[in-house]
Amino acid sequence: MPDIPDVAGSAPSLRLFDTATAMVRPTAPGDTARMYVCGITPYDATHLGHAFTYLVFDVIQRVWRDAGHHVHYVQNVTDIDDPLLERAVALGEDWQEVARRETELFRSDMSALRVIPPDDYIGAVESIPSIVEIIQDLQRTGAVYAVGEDWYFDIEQSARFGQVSGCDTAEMLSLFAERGGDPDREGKRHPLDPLMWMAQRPDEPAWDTTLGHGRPGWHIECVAIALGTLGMGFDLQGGGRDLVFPHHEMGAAHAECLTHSWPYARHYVHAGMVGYDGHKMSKSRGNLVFVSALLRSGVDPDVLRVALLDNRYRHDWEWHDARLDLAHHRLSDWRVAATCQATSGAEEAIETMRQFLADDLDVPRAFSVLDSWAHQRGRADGEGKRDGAIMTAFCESVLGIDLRTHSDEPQASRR
Ligand code: 5CA
Ligand code: ZN
Repeated sequence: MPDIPDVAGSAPSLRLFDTATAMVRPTAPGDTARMYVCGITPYDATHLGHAFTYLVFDVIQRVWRDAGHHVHYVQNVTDIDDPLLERAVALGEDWQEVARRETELFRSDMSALRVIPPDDYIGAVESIPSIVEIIQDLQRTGAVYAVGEDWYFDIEQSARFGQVSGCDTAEMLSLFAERGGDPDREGKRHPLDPLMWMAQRPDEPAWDTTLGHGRPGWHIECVAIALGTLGMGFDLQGGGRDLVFPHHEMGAAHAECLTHSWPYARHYVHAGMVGYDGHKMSKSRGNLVFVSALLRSGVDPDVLRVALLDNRYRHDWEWHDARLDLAHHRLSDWRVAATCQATSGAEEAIETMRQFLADDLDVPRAFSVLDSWAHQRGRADGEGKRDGAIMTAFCESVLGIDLRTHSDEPQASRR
């Protein structure tokens, strides 16, 4: 758990773009904000796309805390799924060993980047009993049917299907096929119906349950974990934009049928996709830059944090290595201003940054305020030290950036 110093003054309440209503709306958490962010599938962690997504939700959590809320943060780890099993076969390794190792690497990358860890970090495998229970509850509502020995969810039982993504049927069909769905499977009631439980395939792991000998589907896993920890109507469902459809749409549909209530989440918030070499950075494409490789080559984690967060959270953007140099220069200026220079105006700058952050999490504009603050001429009356300390506390608490260390040394090689 990183240090989160208290900062004087008050923060405005956070407004965020909600995918389901396609509007920037106020988040309105109670004392405790309840946030579920979809976790990794642990077979090739942690590339800069993952890191960007988790940093975005880390700043959301910090902004909520700055506004006086507690945060109950839940994340899953998809420690049983097709791509993990395929990777284990390709490596000739035990799938559980691959999952354990990659999960550990992800957690150490997150802690190096000063990401506040989830309060509940829960695997799919350990959730199998609750997943089975939920599928059985859904069976009783008539929303689950068998195709051979597999179990599917009937999307037509959900009156609000489509309201998270706003996609039309043609878009849904193409995204479903692209992202792990099986629109052409014979015997389904609707091509978009997702798998909830699959009977054991040859040479694959399986669990003995009342649904048969098999393993859970993907979407129901997150629903079981979110409902088991946060309950219905939690404040924010998060993830990268590639999870809008089918994953978050299906999750909302499952939960709605199960509880006969709505909404599943009050805000659906999605981070843009990070690209590299002209394509979305993805394990399947292999155009990856790993957090651990950059850190091993000597990149300061704060520099990486600045380089990633200097992008509007819901836009897609392209990584290139020069982003590290730019971030390094800016961070050095901020550090010099906070620790050496006679500075002033920290309180005003913080108030402005708080406004930009509360306005749909505009981190790049908050960073620009830091640039201006660092470049203004300070006063030499001894107040400068106090301003530096206030700014250091704010940056550590709300942006997760440490201004106390110096990084004037040239960055080591990065490849
Ligand atoms: N285990 C599922 C979620 S339940 C999963 O999508 N795992 S993942 O490892 O593929 O991705 C983990 C998170 O990183 C997801 O929120 C995903 O949307 C996000 N992500 C993956 N690639 C990128 C990228 N290139 N840019 C931004 N975010 C990304
Ligand atoms: Zn998920």
